[in-house]
Amino acid sequence: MLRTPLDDLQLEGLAAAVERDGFARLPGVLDPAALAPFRAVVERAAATSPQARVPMAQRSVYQRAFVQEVNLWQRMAELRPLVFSPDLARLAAAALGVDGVRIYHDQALVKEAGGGHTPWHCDQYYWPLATDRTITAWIPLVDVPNAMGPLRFSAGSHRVDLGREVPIGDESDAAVRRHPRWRELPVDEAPAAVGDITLHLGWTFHGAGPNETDRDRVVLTVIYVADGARVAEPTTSGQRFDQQIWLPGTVPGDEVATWLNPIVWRADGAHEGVLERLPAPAPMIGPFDAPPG
Ligand SMILES: O=C(O)CCC(=O)C(=O)O
Repeated sequence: MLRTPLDDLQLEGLAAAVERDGFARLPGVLDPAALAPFRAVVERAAATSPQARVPMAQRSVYQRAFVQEVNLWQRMAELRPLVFSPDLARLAAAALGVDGVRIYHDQALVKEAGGGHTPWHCDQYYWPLATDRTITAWIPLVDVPNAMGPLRFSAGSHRVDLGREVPIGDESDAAVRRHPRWRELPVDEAPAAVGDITLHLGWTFHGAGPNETDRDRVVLTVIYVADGARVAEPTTSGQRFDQQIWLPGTVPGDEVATWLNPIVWRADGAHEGVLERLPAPAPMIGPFDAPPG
């Protein structure tokens, strides 16, 4: 999967960059040929999504930003080698400066041709996790020029509360932009090519422009959480929902370690054989399916 050997990637520098900026761009790190088969799978997930059938004019700002299908690994075995790539997870762990990471969930984020902008927001608003060691790998499966809405980041915003209490939408976008410190934090936006990835922390504010092209922006994201992290008391309805869906059966204080959060990489090799241990693909997501065994 990796085009650049891990040893050549200067992982210590990666952790320092993420600590400073809240995100990192890793151009050309993945092999485009190895990624090619995953594109059709993500396109299929988006095309068959009920969200895609709602006319653009009838959607909210959030819904116009992308068709979002979550935890595809549960349904689509073909995606598992990407979501459970130990190389990607190793990068995520290095960026977080931790010894191991687990899956929180994955997402198809397909910004359709003519789709709207992704409002500025931070992800951890939605997550009942008692840690800041969370990171998202944003993996484009098509080239994403500026006109298609590549991801953009507010550099250093993981250290500033620009609007952590606001869900994604017009309100989060406005709250972030009117924050007195917004102008101090540089916006980093760059086109992306297949093989590039970005990594961003759960508290980093980010967004994307609209898709002004006639092609869909096909992206998969994988969200990792540090091994050993604990479940927090949910403070919003979104967090209560996330706890039920991604952390079934847990109470605040439990380790994030349900059957939906397997270890994807750990320095002691605990991740080895993870693909073989996963439950058979099932049509539903979240805890509605019986756990393995
Ligand atoms: O792809 C986008 O437009 C937004 C992605 C995002 O918000 C995320 O990966 O956390």
